[in-house]
Amino acid sequence: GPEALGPQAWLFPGFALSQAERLLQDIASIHALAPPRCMQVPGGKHMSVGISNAGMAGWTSDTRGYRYSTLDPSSGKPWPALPDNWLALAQDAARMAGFPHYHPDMCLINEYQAGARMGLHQDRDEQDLQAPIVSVSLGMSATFQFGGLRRSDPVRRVPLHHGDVVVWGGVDRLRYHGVLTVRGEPHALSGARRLNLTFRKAL
Ligand code: MD3
Ligand code: FE
Repeated sequence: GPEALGPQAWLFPGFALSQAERLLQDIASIHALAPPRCMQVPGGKHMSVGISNAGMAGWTSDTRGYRYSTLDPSSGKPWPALPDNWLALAQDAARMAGFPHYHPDMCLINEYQAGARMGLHQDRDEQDLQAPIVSVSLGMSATFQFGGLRRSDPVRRVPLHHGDVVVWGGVDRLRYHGVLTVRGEPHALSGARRLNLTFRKAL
């Protein structure tokens, strides 16, 4: 059953399992329009994670900084639409976690090839920091790290598997978090990749 990761953070193991094949198909359709790319960050390095987006805005990064943009800078076109079934899944999970009025306007899609990782960070580029973030893990497993409100706070490691959903809101919304290097067995549905959806209210 659900596991509390914090006062307002919940892990729902396997919550998206019955929809996983459909979600992976939807990701392939979105990637055909907006391919995942390893974005440059202000320090000049490139992220190891490939990022794409769906919805009214997309998270982007370059040497000038991080921002949400209504257009894909690679194509100059709007990001692909957020599928209705994705929104329904995110709202169902948010309701289960105690957030009954959740209206995310976008979904950030992370693609981890084996060897990719995401360093410890906070998500604070969104306009509405009251709205929770819903995350859906697909494909290869990974070890998620979540800490506290300061970078130096101790970090707990949580394994995330195909189909798991996590909701982060309220007092847990600004916790530092990251993903250790993805390694191990390829997944039958995704190959040597992990995909992660994070729903946000960005605008
Ligand atoms: C806890 N993604 O895209 S999802 C990100 O698995 C990101 O790809 C990770 O961190 C991934 O920014 C983790 C879980 C997650 C997302 C946002 C959070 C946990 C969070 C915001 C606050 C606290
Ligand atoms: Fe994050």
